[in-house]
Amino acid sequence: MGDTLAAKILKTHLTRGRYAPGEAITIRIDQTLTQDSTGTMAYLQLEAMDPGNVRTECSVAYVDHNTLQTGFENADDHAFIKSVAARHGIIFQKPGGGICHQLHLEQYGAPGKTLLGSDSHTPTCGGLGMIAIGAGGLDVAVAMAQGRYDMTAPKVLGVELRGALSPWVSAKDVILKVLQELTVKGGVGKIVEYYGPGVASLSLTDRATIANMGAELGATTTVFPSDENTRLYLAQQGREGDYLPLSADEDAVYDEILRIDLSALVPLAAKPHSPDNVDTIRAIGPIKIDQSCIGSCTNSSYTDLMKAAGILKGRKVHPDVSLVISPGSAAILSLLAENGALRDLIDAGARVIECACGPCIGMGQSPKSGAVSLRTFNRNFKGRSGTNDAEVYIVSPETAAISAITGVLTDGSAAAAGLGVELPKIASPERFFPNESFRIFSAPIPPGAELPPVEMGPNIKPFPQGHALEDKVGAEVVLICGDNITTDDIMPSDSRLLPYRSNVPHLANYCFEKIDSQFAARAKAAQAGPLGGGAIVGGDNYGQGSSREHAALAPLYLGIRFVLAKSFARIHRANLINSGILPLVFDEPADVSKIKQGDALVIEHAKEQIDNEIIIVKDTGSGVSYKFVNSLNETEKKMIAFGGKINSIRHEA
Ligand code: MIC
Ligand code: SF4
Repeated sequence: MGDTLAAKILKTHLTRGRYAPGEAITIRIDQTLTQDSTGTMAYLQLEAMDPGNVRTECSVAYVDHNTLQTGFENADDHAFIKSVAARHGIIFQKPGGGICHQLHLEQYGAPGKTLLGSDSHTPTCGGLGMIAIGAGGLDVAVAMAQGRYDMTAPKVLGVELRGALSPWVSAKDVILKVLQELTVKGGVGKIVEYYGPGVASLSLTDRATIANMGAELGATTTVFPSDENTRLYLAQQGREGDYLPLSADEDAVYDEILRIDLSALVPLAAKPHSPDNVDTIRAIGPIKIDQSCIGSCTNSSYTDLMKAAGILKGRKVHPDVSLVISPGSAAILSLLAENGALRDLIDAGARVIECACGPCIGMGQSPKSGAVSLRTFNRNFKGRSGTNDAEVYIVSPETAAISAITGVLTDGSAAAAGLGVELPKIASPERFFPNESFRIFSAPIPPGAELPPVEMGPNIKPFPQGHALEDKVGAEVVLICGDNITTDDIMPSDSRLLPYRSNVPHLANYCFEKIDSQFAARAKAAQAGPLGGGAIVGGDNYGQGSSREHAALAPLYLGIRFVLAKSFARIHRANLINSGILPLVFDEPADVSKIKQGDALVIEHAKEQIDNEIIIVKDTGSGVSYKFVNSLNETEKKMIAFGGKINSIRHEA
C-alpha cells in the first residue's frame, strides 16, 4: 500500500512517535511565519523561553494585519516585533510589503518542507506541495526555539479532481464546492490532499487559493502535488532551485475520498454568515450590492487582480457600489503599475488600498449598515467586516469584478456575453521580483554576543499564565453557546480591538461581546466568587476559525477553568490546553441542554481524574454528575497539570 503525499512529507519530518492517524507525533519544522496580530504574543512567549537564534531554516515575522495605525498601539507592536526579530535571526517583513501567506508563497515556500504559522491560513503554502500548518502563537514560538511541533497525526482525505474549469468559474468555486460538500467541520482531524488529472489544469496560485480556504473546513492543512506548474511558479519567483517534484504513490490509499468534476462547476457564493452556506449565484439571484472587495490571502494573486482589471478595463464601477482592491504583495502591485492594470482599476473607480489584510479582518472599509458586501476573502462570519448587520457573500474575483459593474450579484458565465464583457486571458510575467525595500534580514547573533534591546511600548502587557491543576477545580457556568462558535465570536477583532492584541487585560473586556455583552463582567464575578472561576458550555466545533490564542488567553485572564463542548476545532483546542484551560468533550451530547447558566460545577480529584478516559464533572446544586471524554494525550495532560505550555516547558528544563 503506497503513501499519500501528506504521509511522505510527515514521515520525513517525524522526530517522535509512529505515523498513523490519531497518534501523538512530533515533527521537525523547517520554516515558521508569524503575523503581527498574533505575533506580539508569540514573541513575548519566545522571549520568555530565552531561545537564542531560531532553530528553523527560516523564520519570518510579517506585519500585515494591524496596519491602520490610528493610534500609537499598532506602530509600537510593529517596533516590538522588529526588535525581537533582530535578536533571534528572524526575517522581518515591514508593513506594506504584502499579506503574509501571499509573501510566503512568493519568497520562501518550497515543496517537501514543513511550515508552522501563527495564522490559520498558513496552509496556503500547501499549494506548493509542502505541509503548512496553522497554530497558536505559543506553538510557533516553540517551533522557533526548538524546531519542533507536537501534533496528532491526521487522517488524509483525498479530493480527486477531474476535468477543467469553464470560463468564469475559478479556484474559489472549487473550494466553495468542497465546503458545500464537507461543511466547516468536515476537515477536522484531517489533511485534505488533492490529486487526479484535474490538478494539472490548476495554476499554482489557484492551488494556493484552494489550500488557503481549506482552513474553513477545519482541516489541519491542505496539500497539492508539486509538478510542472510548481516549477514554473518557483522559476517566476527566481527560486527554481527549490523545485522538487512530489506526488502521492500510485497506489496511495486515502482514509476518505471526495470526487469533483471541475468541468461541472458553476459560479458559487457562500451566503451570510458561514463559508459553508454555499449556493449557485444563479439560485441566489441578482441581489443588489453595496460593496465588492477583491484581495485577502485567498485571492490577491497577480492573476486574480489582472482578471479583475481586465473585466473592469474601460468600464465604470456602478454608482451604488464601492469597489476595494487590496493587492497581495508589493511585487504584484508593482507589476500592475508597470503593465497599466492599476490604471484600468483606478479609472474604473476602484479604491486601491495597501497590500495588507485590511477589510478582511475589519481593519477599515467596513460597509454601511445593512449592506450587501461581496468579498473574495475566506470568512463571512457575522460582524467580521466591522458592520454587525452587513450581509457578506464570499465569491470569486471574476464574480466580484463583474458584479461591481452591474451593481447586482452576477453570474459571469450567464451574463458576460450580454454585457459585452470578455474574460481576459492572463499571461503571467516571466519574472516576479520580491520588493527588497520591505524585507529586513537579521544576521544570527554569535554565541555570547550582547543582544539588541527589546523595544516595548506602553500598550504591551505581559501575557496571562495558567496555574497548576488543583485537586478540586470549581467553576460557575458563565455562558452557554451553540454550535460552530468562532474565535471571532469569542475574541472579536476589528479596527477598534486589534490594537489591543498585546494587551490581554484590556482585550478581555470584549470577550464574547457580540454574543453576550455581560460575559466579561459575569466571568470576573465568578472568578471573585466562591468557586474561584468560570466555565463555558459550547456545542459542536467550538472555536472554529482563526488561530488567535487571544480566544484562549482572554478567557484565561477572566478566570475560565474549563470549556465543555460537543467537539472542538483543532487550533483553538490546542490554544486552550497551551493556556492551561481544560477542554472537555461531552460523552453524552444530549447532556449539553441539561446544564444551565449559573450552575456550580466541580471536578473532584482533578489530579487523579486527569489520567482517566472519562472525567466526571458534578453539579453541586442538583448533585447530577456529567461524563466527559478526556481526549488529552500525555503531553497535553502535563500542560494542564502544570498550568499551560510555558509552565510545562519550564518544568522540563
Ligand atoms: C483571521 O483571518 O481570522 C486572522 C486574523 O488572520 C487570524 C489570526 C488572528 O486572529 O490574528 C487567523 O486566521 O488565524
Ligand atoms: Fe489576513 Fe484575512 Fe488572510 Fe486572515 S484571512 S491572514 S485577516 S487576509
